[in-house]
Amino acid sequence: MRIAIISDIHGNLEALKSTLQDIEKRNIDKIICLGDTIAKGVHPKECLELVKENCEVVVQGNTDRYFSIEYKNMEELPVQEQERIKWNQSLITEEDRKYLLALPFCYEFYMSGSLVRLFHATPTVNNKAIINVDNLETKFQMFLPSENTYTQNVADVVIYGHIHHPYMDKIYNKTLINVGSVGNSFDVIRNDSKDSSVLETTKSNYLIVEGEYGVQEYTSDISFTFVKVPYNIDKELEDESLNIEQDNYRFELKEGKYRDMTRINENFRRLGIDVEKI
Ligand SMILES: [Mn+2]
Repeated sequence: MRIAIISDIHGNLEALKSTLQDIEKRNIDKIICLGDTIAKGVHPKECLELVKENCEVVVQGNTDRYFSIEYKNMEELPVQEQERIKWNQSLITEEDRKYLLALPFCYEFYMSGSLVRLFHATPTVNNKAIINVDNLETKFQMFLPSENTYTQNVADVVIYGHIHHPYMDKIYNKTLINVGSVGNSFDVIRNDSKDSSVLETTKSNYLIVEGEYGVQEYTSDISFTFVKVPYNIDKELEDESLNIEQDNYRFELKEGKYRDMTRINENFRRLGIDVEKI
């Protein structure tokens, strides 16, 4: 069985359409979405329709929840944040919000002997960023169960989204995979004198897992394929005059860089990585 795993579409319709076309030509049996279909771009509604139509399983991302919950004390939030919430909520319906709030936190299955667990960010919360340069112990925690996981087993393979850049790592003999982002790809370690073409970063990213679905014995092969799909970024940005965060959004889509690197650099400092010397 071939399963395509997509994540972090973030309202980018051109990126999602190109990705689904690519999936269609690869004989995929089912598609799973790891959340954050909405927020950032101006097409969350259209993206939600396509996700509902095409994905057999959808887990909840942090922005799916953040922009769908009811805020009782909205006026206590900073004004800019109130505007972001209201604007993102205005692009989807009440029914969409109910759908997003009802999404499961986690999904898992056996494939060719391995217990494969999927969630948006970590097994405990859906808004914490574990990145490719995080340490062994932090990454090991990604395989442990929590009250939010589907079962209480320790996973063999973990597949997640949220950080918007794909990578694969071995943690002891386990496999940790990030599928990257369909609609908002960026790399956090960037250096103008060392980087390749910006298109190495800004294409849509997704993953294909292939193996014997539901099989708990190690009797067949399993494979992981990272796919990078080009899409029409300029066409997607044509409608962005409506976007209240259009400068940030345009920067992220065109440059493949996150809008607030000071926040990310703090994480690097915490890891003992000198961001000036990267
Ligand atoms: Mn996220």
